[in-house]
Amino acid sequence: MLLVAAISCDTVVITVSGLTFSPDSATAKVGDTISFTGIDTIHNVVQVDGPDEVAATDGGFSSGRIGAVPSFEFELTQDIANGVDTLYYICEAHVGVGK
Ligand SMILES: [Cu+2]
Repeated sequence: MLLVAAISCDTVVITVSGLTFSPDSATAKVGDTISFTGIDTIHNVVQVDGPDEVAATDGGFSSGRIGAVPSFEFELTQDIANGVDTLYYICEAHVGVGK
């Protein structure tokens, strides 16, 4: 879960730790870099529309297929924030286990 706030530029790091994302939720601003690490060979990160969704958001952020990259980062743009306060994401391999 990513909470979207106001302006400036930081890097928000989210690490896959076991079968969960750590921290559980993070706050970021448009212009920030969101960095996911520890994805390694059995995980990925894809944006979904809500807390119970398992299908990737059309045009949402994604690290690609499971195991494609060990880390992934993107700039949180106005387009991605899309006027909402909270962005959700999952690991497609372990969506039923942890988020
Ligand atoms: Cu996973």
